Amino acid sequence: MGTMSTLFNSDIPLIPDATVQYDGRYYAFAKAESLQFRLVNTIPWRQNKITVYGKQYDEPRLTQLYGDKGINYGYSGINFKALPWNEVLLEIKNDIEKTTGHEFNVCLVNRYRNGQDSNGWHADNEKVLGENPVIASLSFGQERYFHLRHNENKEWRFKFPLHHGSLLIMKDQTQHTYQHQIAKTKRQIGERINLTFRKVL
Ligand SMILES: O=C(O)CCC(=O)C(=O)O
Repeated sequence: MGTMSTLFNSDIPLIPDATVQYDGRYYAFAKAESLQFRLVNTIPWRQNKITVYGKQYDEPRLTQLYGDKGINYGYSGINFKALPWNEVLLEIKNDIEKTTGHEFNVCLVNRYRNGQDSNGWHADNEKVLGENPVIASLSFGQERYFHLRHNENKEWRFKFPLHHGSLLIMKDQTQHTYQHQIAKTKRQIGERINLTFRKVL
């Protein structure tokens, strides 16, 4: 597990009008492998339906929600009742709470099975996350590009790969000033697991 070491932000661009921090080697390779294996095999994956112009489609990834007792959270008309923390998620939550100094009470889990799975442009700006949410995002498995685009200045577009075992933090005004996405790719690629820890107020 990393601390706020010199690695932090060393391999992402400087992103104006936002606070984005990145540790590409938060978990060392062997630890990241073992966490990924445990996540894939213990989470009861969920295939949500989304409605686009009145037609129903499968959401292009599998998901699940974990959190403190009684927490509900959702986005784009999808509502989840949080499952109680499992052992591996609790272990990771404890690590990132120590590293960041922030507490989290919910974790949205995403499983991108291949290059056709994706997460379209959006901001994590649901009212229940409060004014300036801190989002801690962990990546395991296949590297995918994280894209950011500024809401007003069209020149401020950035992308960088999210490494196996990495930790990305977005905080302060970032959800007001930028949208982010994981785009589809035609490349033949493997599976990626993403965890986003958040705090529902
Ligand atoms: O998979 C990722 O890295 C991004 C996930 C995301 O944007 C979300 O769950 O809101």
